[in-house]
Amino acid sequence: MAIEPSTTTTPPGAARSTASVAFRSALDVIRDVEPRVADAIAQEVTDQREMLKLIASENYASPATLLAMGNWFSDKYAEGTVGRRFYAGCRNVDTVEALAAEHARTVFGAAHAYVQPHSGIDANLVAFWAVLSQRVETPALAAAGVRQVNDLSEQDWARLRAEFGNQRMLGMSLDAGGHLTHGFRPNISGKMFDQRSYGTDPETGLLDYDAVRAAAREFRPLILVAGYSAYPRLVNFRLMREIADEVGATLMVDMAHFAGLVAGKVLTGDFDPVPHAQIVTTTTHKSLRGPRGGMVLCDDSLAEHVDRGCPMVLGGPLPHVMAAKAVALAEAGRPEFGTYAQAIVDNARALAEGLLRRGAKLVTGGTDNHLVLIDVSGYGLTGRQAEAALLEAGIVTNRNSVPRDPNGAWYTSGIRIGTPALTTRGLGTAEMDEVAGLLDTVLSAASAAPAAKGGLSKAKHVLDAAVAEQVAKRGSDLLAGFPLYPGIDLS
Ligand code: DSN
Repeated sequence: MAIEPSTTTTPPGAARSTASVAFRSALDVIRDVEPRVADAIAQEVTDQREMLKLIASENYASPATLLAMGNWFSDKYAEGTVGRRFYAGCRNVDTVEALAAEHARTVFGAAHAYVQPHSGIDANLVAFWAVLSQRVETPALAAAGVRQVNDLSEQDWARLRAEFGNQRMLGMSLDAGGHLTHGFRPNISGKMFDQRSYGTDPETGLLDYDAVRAAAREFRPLILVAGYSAYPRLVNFRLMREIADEVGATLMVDMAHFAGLVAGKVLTGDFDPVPHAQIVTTTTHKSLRGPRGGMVLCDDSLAEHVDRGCPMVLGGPLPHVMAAKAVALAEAGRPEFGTYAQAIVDNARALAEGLLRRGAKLVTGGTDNHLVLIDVSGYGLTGRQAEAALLEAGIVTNRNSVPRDPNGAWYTSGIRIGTPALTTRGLGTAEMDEVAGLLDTVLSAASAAPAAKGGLSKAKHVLDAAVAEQVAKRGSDLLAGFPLYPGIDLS
């Protein structure tokens, strides 16, 4: 469950672990050129060691994954795909890209894996392009009797562009836990697609599949998007595929948040998106515990469209990150990753139970996955005030809207917390109860500050410094029992 011991702990008799020597040497080399960068890197690991990291989308990658990124692959251009590059000299890039894709296919049971996207947003853009081009370009090209989009006449190309801008997407609403890239205005997807969203049941907070079906029947989207970044329950992807098929939509699942639970076989059957969706996107750095990056999995029908991601919508691939993806996916294929993934969920449940017992209000009343959404209006706070108060006490979280949030997306009424990072450190269900106690202590003690113009501020809070100090101390005492990268000494 804790980070790979073989790469992080000090072997008996050895002065320092191999990873410790590697990181220390790297910092020495950097320090010779720009010491402030070396110091910032060292400070970052100190901060990450000392803080109670509850951001649901963050984790700690293994030293092997981190080290795979700092090398000569960074200097190589490799547009194209394995064996079909626009640059010469890509044989080693081919090796790591093929390995990453192979591990991804094995871990997720996918027909095809495209490991080049630089982030989740990029992975989603590749997926949108692939679905659009499969649905629009292929028939248009066939009708025009050409094989390549570049061979289209100006007139056909103009028609194609008009088609692209006239497509519909149905995704989960932002305040129900959907993501910006699922067709919302602040993201290009909201400009590419005519978007409608489905929400959650006002009473239970749960996804209402009948409502999704009704919306799909009425709107008839090209793409039905499932997946979330702030929904604390499972999604039945078999049902979502049924709905998509009924209206002729492609089911796209964004599993960025819960990819680790899929890889670890905690989400199986109806809750595993890969057998049900035609296309699945993810990031690689959240519960999957890899390097920062993205990935697309798809069935054979979409493979050639997905593989045109670069240069269609992506800049040149990052071979050093693909190397790290290969390492992290190899780790995710090991049996112990399944133990880790189950522990993430057990910990989230324990955290939710600890909060509920202390009287906190949770969206949907609990969790089935890696995250918990606290409605902090129960504490008389906005999400922004709660986030700042918790940070003062050494607890790092992020504010998030709750369904039908009266405080909007900036101030919000929620705090989203997740267990992937603390679970990597080895904290278990007993410690989660203690973490719930720390959260509740801060949120109960904090209050809204008076606003300059009278009434209460939505942004500023008041928290007794003694409470902040006491919680920070209890947090760091707790973490001291679960050292991060125990074999790595940078002093
Ligand atoms: N930034 C990610 C998250 O925190 O959920 C999603 O894009």
